[in-house]
Amino acid sequence: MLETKTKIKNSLRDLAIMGGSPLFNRELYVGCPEIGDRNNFFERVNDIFDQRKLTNNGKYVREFEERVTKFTGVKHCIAVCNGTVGLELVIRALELKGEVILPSLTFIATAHALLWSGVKPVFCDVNPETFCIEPREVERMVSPETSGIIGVHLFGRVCEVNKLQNIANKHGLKLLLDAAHAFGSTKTGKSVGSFGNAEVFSFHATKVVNCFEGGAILTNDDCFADKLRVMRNFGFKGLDTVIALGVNAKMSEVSAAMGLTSLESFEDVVSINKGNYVLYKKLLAGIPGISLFDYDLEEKNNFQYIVLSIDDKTLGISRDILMKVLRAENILARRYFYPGCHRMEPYCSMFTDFDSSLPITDRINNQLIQLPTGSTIGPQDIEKICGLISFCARNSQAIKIIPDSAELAKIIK
Ligand code: T4K
Repeated sequence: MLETKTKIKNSLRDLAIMGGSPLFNRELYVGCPEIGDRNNFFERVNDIFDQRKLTNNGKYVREFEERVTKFTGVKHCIAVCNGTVGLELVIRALELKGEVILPSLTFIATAHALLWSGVKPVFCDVNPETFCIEPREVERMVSPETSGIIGVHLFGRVCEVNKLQNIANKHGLKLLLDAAHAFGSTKTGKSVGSFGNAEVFSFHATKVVNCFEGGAILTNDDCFADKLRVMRNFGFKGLDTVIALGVNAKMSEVSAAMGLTSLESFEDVVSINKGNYVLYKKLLAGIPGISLFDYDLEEKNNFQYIVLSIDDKTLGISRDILMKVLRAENILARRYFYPGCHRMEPYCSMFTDFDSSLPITDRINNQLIQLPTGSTIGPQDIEKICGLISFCARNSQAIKIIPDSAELAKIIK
């Protein structure tokens, strides 16, 4: 076990959860927004005010779309107000119906977008190594009611797009990819955005590229892109002609201004995230029961998530106790995507058949924890966080009874 230079805690009594002072006097977030060069942003906002063109396919939205197509090499980018609405638009535009197979190990928006559109989500288990939807399971679950598959590039690692495409081709299904976490990632050198019928990015404030709230649909299909553009704007084609059912899914100019500013700092942010990932990996190596989620270094990644997998038997304490200890120290770790969509409403009441059918998802959901990263987290912060985790590992026998703090207080007197 590699020790950090910083002395973290002298004794169990120094843990914040036991009444000691927190390791940090500020809160450290998973998903703290990246701002970029605020002068560039303000310049754009001033221009927006000067022009008095605040929304409805203005020049900054068009420029943002152009930059995203250039960056990804995909023909069309349709900017939208957020990733969830982007998914809903694609689900309608692809005319998905009946059932769609998707992983339960994802943010709830992936499932909600389907049910909101009147399509039944059919939850599928994931691969234990990649945490992404398992193509063999997808194949097994295809039924006469299935109209499509949604793959999710969880934590930025690209799912098995080629295998999923083969299954989709074989059964005449549509393939949609939820790329909310994967801006900048590649699979066999090909950029995310170019797979399936369409891919959807999220540019929420917490993402590696942020528009405050925003998203984008990417596709190489010209007709499909036209259809999406019409649907995004109430179904209008021209000034006063409506040709289809549509919605208001437009991105505003100020969001696009933020997106452009964010794109300008994207490479710097990725480089900081990568440095943080490498340091976490070095400092956590050798702590028994803790493994850091690996990025495929042969591919491009945005390194946006630091994901630990906790083997509670080996570490000696559970993921949830570790999380309590960290959060008391102002390290606001998360446990995305616990407990899994199939265990949340309305799905757990509607579809009880998934209760015991997703063993890998259930196991992983009790093991994962995400740690803070990004430009607000420096090497010294990471040293302290890893030092604390190492301290917990060494004192696991006492810490594991933290839910019973009175008992713990007796032990450490
Ligand atoms: N598909 C997938 C796989 C997704 O992960 C998401 C969204 C979507 C689809 C849908 O895309 P959008 O419709 O959101 O564009 C957050 C985000 O709201 C959500 O965008 C994201 N995934 C999900 C993974 O995380 P919460 O409920 O955890 O957010 P919240 O508010 O707790 O923020 C996370 C952390 O960031 C907090 O610890 C505080 C910090 N934070 C947050 C905001 C908004 C800040 O420091 N400043 C801020 O302005 O869902």
